[in-house]
Amino acid sequence: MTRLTSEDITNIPQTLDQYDLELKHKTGCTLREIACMAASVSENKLSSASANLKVAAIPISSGQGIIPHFAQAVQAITHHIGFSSFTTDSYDIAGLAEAVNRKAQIIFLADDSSFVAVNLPHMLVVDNNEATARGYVAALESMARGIRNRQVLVIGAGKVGTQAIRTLKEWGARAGIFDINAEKAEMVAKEYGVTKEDDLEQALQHYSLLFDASPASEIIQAKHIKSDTMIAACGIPLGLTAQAYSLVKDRLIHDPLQIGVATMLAMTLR
Ligand code: PYL
Repeated sequence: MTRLTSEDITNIPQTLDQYDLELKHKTGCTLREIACMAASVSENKLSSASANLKVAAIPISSGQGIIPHFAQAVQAITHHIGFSSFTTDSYDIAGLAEAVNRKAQIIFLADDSSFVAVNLPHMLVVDNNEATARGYVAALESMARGIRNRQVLVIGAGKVGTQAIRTLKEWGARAGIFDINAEKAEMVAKEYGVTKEDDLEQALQHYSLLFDASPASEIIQAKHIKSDTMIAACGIPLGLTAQAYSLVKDRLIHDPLQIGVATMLAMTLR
């Protein structure tokens, strides 16, 4: 999992309204609607939950330490989709105690290997990897006006890519999987009965719907962009060259945290 930098996320709070407008333009859905779709939670359920539940984002100092603005970005995203939320003043264990003492029912916390949302009353844990995969598939479904029976190439057979394969199958898409580690791709292809793509260059020529869950940069180039190409790219950094980006930017979904966090919150309400 690529570790975000403060520069990746510092502008999230003040750009959420603009980001939501872009999402609506590209997919026809708001961030909140995508999260509900991804979590299979009704907007009414989300609305009633947002009126009753409080959210806390707790900075965690373990491993490589706190990423400045990370907890604040999480808090801003949860607030943006309607929840009362705060970032704890304390971090780690003291932050957890503060969150509970300030009556938060849902807490978000991340170390270097896991990022989870916990619904304390429901004793439910949601992982960012699953939520991100579900959220980006929902965004692709909306942007493509339906992916049932459509071929979708997943690049990257890691935790997010594997969950994306599972979710694409749930949505009736015909998924293909490529990973630089052919054995990883083979395992996922066999487990989920999807096509293993051995040659990324050939696959990018063939598929129009792409789900980039890899940390590789500049693997999607201008020559791979067709008039009907649509890309859901949750991988950090973005895997497109500048030329490819300029050709497909209106049909590209990519953010460092927004869709994943909004979907995590919706999934804690299931
Ligand atoms: C959750 C993000 C998405 C991509 N990479 C993941 C990442 O950067 N994880 C590390 C998060 C560390 C947060 C730090 C803090 O500020 O609480 N422990």
